[in-house]
Amino acid sequence: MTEKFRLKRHPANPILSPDPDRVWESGAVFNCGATVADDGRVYLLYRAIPQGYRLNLSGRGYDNYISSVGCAVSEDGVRFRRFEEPVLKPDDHFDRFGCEDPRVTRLQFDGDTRYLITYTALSAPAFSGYGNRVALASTGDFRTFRKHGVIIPDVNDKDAVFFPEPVGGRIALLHRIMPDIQIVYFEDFEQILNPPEGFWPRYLERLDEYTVMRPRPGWESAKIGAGPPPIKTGEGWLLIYHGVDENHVYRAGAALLDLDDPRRVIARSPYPILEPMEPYEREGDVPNVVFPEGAIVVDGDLYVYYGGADKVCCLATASLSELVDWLLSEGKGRASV
Ligand code: BMA
Repeated sequence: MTEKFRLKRHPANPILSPDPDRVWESGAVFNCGATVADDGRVYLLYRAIPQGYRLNLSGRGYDNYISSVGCAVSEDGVRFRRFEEPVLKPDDHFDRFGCEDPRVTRLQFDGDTRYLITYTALSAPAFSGYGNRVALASTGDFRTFRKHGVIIPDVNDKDAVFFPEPVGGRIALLHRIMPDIQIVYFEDFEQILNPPEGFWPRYLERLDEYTVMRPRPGWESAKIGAGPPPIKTGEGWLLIYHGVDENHVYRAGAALLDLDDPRRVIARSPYPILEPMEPYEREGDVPNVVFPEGAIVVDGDLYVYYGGADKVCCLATASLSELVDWLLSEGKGRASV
């Protein structure tokens, strides 16, 4: 039997752990987005929670569990220096119960470069099952950050991430209204922030047409969600995503989406390319979770940044061309939605 294709864990894992000296990130630091900025450095945006949360009475989830977003910077993508203070705090009415799961896309549009940060804004306590909205923040320099508010109103939604360049001339965003991955297009930045009357109701009515991938039986049967911004390759957009099974185990898979119409799935991994195995993935605040949100390419290698067991930040790598070749050879039969 040939060996399975897997992402390779970096020996420095976990690359970030909670810092007992800094209250806001003393409990957990996980689920990290990543980008290479114009200054050549790698910036990591991660979810951070102070100590002091407690298992809630239902036995599932925590009380007093409120996230902010921290930032760390690195020259080599492995050793990170953290900022003193969070860069996004849960201080607005729409995110007062948490700024969770940040993903960052360096997007070039109309000659402009921006770093667009999508995150899950919680207007109700974590684990309550409602009040999750997709919110947007941005930065031009990783010094000042600005929140723009909720961008997908009136529906529980998360795992949103922008493509790094326009698709067919429009800004494209993947997101997850349970349990599938969908895509929505905007004409420009203005339309993201101020959609015309009827934009969202019309879109939601036709959500099926905008569905990119649905869960499959097995390791991704319960729900799926996009991870890092899709990476452009000669063979299509490479999407790393997470899949959840009936036992609440989070694993990572990969897919190739058509460059011009990403709703067309060219290939999809027949099995996970990363699954919880190491202690830092199996034991934490939520056991058995790998949750990828960041990816960059360094000298032909794909660096995937992910959260381990909702406690730490980790890194795993693969040769980008080997991953794409593997998808094309093993994953084509699984292409259709
Ligand atoms: C999801 C998100 C992630 C988390 C995962 C596993 O719903 O809340 O932030 O890593 O659950 O707990």
